[in-house]
Amino acid sequence: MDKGLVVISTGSAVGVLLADGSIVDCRIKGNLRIAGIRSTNPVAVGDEVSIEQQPDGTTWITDILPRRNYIIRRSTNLSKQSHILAANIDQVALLVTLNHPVTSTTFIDRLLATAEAYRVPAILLFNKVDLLDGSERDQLKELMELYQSLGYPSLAISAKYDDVNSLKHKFIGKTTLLSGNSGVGKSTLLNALFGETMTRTADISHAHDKGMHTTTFSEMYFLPEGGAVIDTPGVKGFGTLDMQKEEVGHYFREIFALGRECHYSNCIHCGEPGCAVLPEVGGCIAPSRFDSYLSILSDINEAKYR
Ligand SMILES: Nc1nc2c(ncn2[C@@H]2O[C@H](COP(=O)(O)OP(=O)(O)OP(=O)(O)O)[C@@H](O)[C@H]2O)c(=O)[nH]1
Ligand SMILES: [Mg+2]
Ligand SMILES: [Zn+2]
Repeated sequence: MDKGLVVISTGSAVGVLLADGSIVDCRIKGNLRIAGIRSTNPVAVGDEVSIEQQPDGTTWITDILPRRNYIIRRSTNLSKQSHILAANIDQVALLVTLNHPVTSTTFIDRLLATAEAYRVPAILLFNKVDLLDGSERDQLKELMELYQSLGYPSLAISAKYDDVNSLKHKFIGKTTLLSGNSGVGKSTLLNALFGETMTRTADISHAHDKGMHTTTFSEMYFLPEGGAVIDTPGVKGFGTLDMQKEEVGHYFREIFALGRECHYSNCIHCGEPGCAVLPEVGGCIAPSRFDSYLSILSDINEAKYR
């Protein structure tokens, strides 16, 4: 029996990096399920696993070592199936674009709430700023100020045209999950940052998607300076996991802070007497953040009455 690190996951195929630097194609033992998690992928990039070679030459993943953390999302808002984006990470870098494509604030906030729930620090990178006109730049500034004020480091970049070297230090020495909608520039940024010097974990290169560069599987890249970045296929929506209604507010920093002043300790800020949060929407709570909060609450309601 050997131990290794999952560095590629296509859904069906899993590549495991061994201590000698080789990558083995592994299958997942059928009954391998983590208690309490119903996910489409029992094993994710970043997982440490035990593997066992079988007499017929195939290698099986027989065990997943305890995870420090993981980021999981429901495939769609109401589906029961979920997908683990990555495990054992130090931070999430969320790449967003105001335009081309539009990243909704709901998407941003749902991902941030999930990161809070799993206690993973998050940073926001606003990409493609070269495409913004004057009024969009104002909008960007406002959005960055909002997230910065909540304690999420926020940076404006143009992965395609700018020198992104000054960003490098954000990634060195850490394992980062790079997430965001499809087409926001995740793979472009990784290339700009680490390009040729980056160790590809496999030679299943992107040859199959000529012309189209959409990432179709998750892959961990090792940085020459130390650390790793996990490039993932873009996600469309971000359904949060089973949360209790009273719990959702804990994952919105400003709602959590004000919520401690609510009269009822289980206040969900939907009109209860003595609520300290609702009167502040439009004041010290941004309406877009409260909308995102409500959207998660309404998912929980719908799931319950379905
Ligand atoms: N104008 C502009 N275009 C960019 C920028 N960064 C990336 N792009 C373009 O956006 C398109 C999508 O970039 P990708 O890096 O493939 O996006 P991705 O997030 O990896 O997409 P998925 O793999 O589908 O999730 C490509 O045509 C890039 O050239 C930027 O800063 N400015
Ligand atoms: Mg990509
Ligand atoms: Zn309240």
